[in-house]
Amino acid sequence: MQEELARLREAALAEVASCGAEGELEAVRVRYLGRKGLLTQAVRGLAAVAPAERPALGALVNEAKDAVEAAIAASGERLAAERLAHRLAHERIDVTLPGRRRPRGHAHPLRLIEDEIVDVFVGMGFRVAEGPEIEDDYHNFAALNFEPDHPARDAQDTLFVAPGSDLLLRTHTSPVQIRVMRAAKPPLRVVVPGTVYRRDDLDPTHSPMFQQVEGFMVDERVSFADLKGVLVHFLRRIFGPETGVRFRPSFFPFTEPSAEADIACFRCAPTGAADPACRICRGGRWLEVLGAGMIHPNVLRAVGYDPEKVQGFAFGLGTDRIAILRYGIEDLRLFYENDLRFLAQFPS
Ligand code: 2NM
Repeated sequence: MQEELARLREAALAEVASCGAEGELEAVRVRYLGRKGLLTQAVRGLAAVAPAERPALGALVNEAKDAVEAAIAASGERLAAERLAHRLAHERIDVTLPGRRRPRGHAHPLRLIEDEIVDVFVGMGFRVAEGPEIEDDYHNFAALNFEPDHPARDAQDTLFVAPGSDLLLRTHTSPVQIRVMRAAKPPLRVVVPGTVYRRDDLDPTHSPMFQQVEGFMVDERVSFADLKGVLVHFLRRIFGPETGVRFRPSFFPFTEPSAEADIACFRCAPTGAADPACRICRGGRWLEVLGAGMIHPNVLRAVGYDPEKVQGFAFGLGTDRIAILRYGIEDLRLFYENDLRFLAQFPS
């Protein structure tokens, strides 16, 4: 039994010494010291030994077990230290290497101009509202006093979600103003930026998808003078404090009276002469920039207001057109082609 013990002990220590990984050590531990381990069974073997020899043999068994346990622990520590040393050597990173630069994104030029436009109105107490791009006939046309057979309602001009459907891609952001007015009571000052759609072929000055900012103000005693004051201030903030502005009579279904506002061509204004070669106004001296008017009584009634008690003005402009004028761009399609050589030229 003594020899058998010595042999087991030597075999166990040799196996521990040959382990190359912490997982292998565990297998050796189970094989010798586990519940059915070889040394564990040796303890049970003591029952068959003469009682007088048991204490000495028992001490030997315990000593063997302690020696193997100690060897496993020591090997475990050594292997862990080796593994750490290996990782430290191989997983080393050079923190002095320059980082990989990610190009910083920037806002789209149309979004920059939109923000500028909206900020001017916010400065005059307007709040911002947005709404769905898919609308119905009621919000896009009927509530805005369009005649039942108005040509804009035709599939020639408007993009419907499906033939014969009541759902359409909004042709202006005015339906949002209808939604705001139906949901809230005057006094109201609101601007509505957003994407709108019309059935147009793409060319340098048209796109079936474009950007608008519309807005309105409703209160007791709002007049055409308020409209002019707000819009002249707006145009001078966008195009410069000396910018000439004129209003011409016009027509829209949703306003009465209606007007269009022009600014003096900022390239020709210094001389005042009509220059047919001017890239910007082509000799016209004035540039049309927005439409506006006093909100039609039928529109006020449609949203539940009493036109005898409250009035308001509304306006609408094409963000793309303002951007074209401000940046001196010849072709609107550049805004929609996602060519970074163009888009990256607008610092935000
Ligand atoms: C324009 C011109 C004139 C307009 C009217 C309304 C509403 F909903 F209040 F009636 N929103 N926008 C309006 C008025 C839009 O765009 C050229």
